[in-house]
Amino acid sequence: MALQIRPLAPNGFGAEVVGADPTLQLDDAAFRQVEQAWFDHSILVFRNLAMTPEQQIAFTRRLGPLHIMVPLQYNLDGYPEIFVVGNAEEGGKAVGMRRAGMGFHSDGEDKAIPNAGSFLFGVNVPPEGGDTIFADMYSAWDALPAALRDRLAGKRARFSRIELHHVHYPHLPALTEEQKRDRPDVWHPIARKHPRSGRTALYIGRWAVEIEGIPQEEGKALIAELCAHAQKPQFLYRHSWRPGDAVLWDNRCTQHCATPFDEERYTRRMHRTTLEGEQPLLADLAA
Ligand SMILES: O=C(O)CCC(=O)C(=O)O
Ligand SMILES: [Fe+2]
Repeated sequence: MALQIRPLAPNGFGAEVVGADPTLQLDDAAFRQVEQAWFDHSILVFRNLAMTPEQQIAFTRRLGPLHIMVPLQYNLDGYPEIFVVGNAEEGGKAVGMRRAGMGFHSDGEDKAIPNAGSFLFGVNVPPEGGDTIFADMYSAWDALPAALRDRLAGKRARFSRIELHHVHYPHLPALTEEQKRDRPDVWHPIARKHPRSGRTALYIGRWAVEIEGIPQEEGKALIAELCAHAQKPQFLYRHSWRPGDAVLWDNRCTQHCATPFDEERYTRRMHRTTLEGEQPLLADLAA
């Protein structure tokens, strides 16, 4: 049976996939429909899924090679492909990473090879709070003033976990020297070409600290301005989770941000599979 792809908004950012098997064991035609919808809409929402870890891994693997998150400590026991997010505990021990992703970012933006996509499954979700907000970075790029697009064309930004770890993860221990060596600063094009859609996205995020060819303080101010621009309401979709929801997003053309919930009262447990990516492509804006 063909799936239905229902856009979430008139501008086409985000779509809900309706009629999929709850374990996501799709035949080839249905899978191709999902993949095409993902490139067309950048984020896909699935409802009422009932996937085992194996089934989540099997579905995601059809989209490309999977990435194993490091450090390994937040990955599900026996399933290193599943990164656990949230405050769930088993036997008095945290199973996942708490307060991950507070602040707009795309996964792996601080790595030389950022992640192409991520697929987050709501195993336990609180009845209130804990939404995830997504930003459409194609539209954010398109809406920049032409003079600013010209100024940014061809420029790269430096992303630094080393400089900002303590800002974004104040509740975690400081990076060790070894972790710093493993996560050196990286430079990525700000106007990023999506390898499949060919479209240009604004590629910036919470780990960006400097822009090539722009004095440091001025660059920081411009990064803050670009981040604020991308967070304007017209570029956003806010997902309020129900148990059994899953969202597949494309890190090459979207950003996302977790929001708080009452961690004393509620358990939020999310299982994420993550796709390997490619070195970001610089958009050829002269074309
Ligand atoms: O928990 C969330 O809503 C999102 C966390 C996040 O940034 C991620 O899983 O990549
Ligand atoms: Fe994230």
